[in-house]
Amino acid sequence: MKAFSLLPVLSLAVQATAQQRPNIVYIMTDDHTAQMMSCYGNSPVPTPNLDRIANEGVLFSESFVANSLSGPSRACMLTGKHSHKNGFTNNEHGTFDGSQQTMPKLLQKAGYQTALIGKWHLVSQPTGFNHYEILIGQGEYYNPTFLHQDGKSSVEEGYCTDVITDKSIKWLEQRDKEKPFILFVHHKACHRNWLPPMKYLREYEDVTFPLPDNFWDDYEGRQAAKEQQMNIASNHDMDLIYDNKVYLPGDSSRLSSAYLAYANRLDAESRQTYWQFYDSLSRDFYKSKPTGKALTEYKYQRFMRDYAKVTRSLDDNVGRLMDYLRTEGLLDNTLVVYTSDQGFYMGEHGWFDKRFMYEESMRTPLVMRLPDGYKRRGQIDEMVQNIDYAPTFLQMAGVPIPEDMQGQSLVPLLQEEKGPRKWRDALYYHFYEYPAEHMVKRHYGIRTERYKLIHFYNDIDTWELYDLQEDPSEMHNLYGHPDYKKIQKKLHKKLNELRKEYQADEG
Ligand code: SGN
Ligand code: CA
Repeated sequence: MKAFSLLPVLSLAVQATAQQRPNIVYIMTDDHTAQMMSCYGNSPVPTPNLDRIANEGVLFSESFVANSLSGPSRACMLTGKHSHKNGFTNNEHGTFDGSQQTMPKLLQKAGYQTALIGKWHLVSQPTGFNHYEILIGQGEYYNPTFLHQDGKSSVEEGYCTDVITDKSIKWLEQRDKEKPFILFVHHKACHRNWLPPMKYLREYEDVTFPLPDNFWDDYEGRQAAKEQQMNIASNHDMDLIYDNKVYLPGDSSRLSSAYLAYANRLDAESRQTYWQFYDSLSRDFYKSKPTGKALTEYKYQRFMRDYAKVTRSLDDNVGRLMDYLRTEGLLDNTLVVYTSDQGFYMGEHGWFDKRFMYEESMRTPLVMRLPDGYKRRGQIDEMVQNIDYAPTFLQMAGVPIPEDMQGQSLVPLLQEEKGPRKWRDALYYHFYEYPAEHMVKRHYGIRTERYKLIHFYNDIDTWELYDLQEDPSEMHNLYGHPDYKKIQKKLHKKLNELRKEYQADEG
């Protein structure tokens, strides 16, 4: 799985582009999943601006993360290395070692202007950026606080997704225009607890979202799936007040301090609009007072509606940033990347959140609009992972890819109509954050085009095997099934090889 060496694989056209050194706009959202992006098919809400990036460029149909959690995913992206190599394995106990080699640092050294606006979530101060303005921790949706490079912080008026876009455009306007740049636009949207912009407060209220087929999963044969705490049905996991914004009207003592702290950041007028809307919803809820399955379905609809509102504003803002790039004539020589820090469950298996190596959360959306000279268009079906972004950007910028980067440059896939014949045939994954919120047990595993082998460990020792062709929803654990004996053996061998190749720790 060596990174492709730089020059031999570059066509003449691309070499010319590399000399012009394309700009890079990297837009990464938080928890935005492919099921909620219409270019991936089947999304119940349209995302026209994101689709346009895919339609004018490429869509990766098989795009994955190496560790489905914010901080770890960001660390993989910045370093081009798996968690055990970059050291940031989980959100709860990690501090990113900012003295290590990162892609922004290498680009900066090569003369790029580097900037980061939005969610950072790596605890230590960012390194390798000419300019940064970051949210503190998870950040806030309303009138968010930003931390600046001089150590000062400021509260910025507006909705987080709008503010991050405004700041990004402002930086683009003020940048040193003689130099190529990489701009990281890191949105908070669409993270929990999905606080909508006032503009879309009432959107999607008449939509009834279909339940996924496996919404009522009973987790048979899957112990770790059974013992997680990310069930929409459970009021401990998905809180009716904090997540669904339903409370006994008039009884503010029921509102958690966390929820109040977020919602009451609004200015007085918006605050009134906000509470009026959710008061009226709450009153309706207490009129019918659903229980049992009806209550779970009610919570699902509320979750979907608020998530959809947040997504709508995200799509608008990506459109606004693209319009700016277009108007400024920057698109011809700019790589625009849109992705998320991981996927998310939209009711599949009865869940919200991520973490598991199962499809919905191991996947992450990835679409790109390519700079001149890169000919590929349409869907790309090779399996790619977020450790691939760093080597890709370096190669595009004409910067040698360090030997110790574990990702593979995507440049060969972006050059011609048909990608290279030789590509990776398996992905490695490792999730570490346990015991922790949502209680998803530690696990690592391998995913090939057709199969997945997972080992859950720590306070459990179970293996799971899925045939994704026969069982795309991963409902039937085939580990130990006589028909899959040979395949199981092969997958174990491949997993061992991959762990050796990546010098993976003993999990
Ligand atoms: C918060 C959320 C969790 C979420 C983690 C990690 N709880 O702790 O539901 O899994 O972030 O998300 S909340 O009560 O604070 O909303 S991540 O995307 O940042 O990794
Ligand atoms: Ca996230």
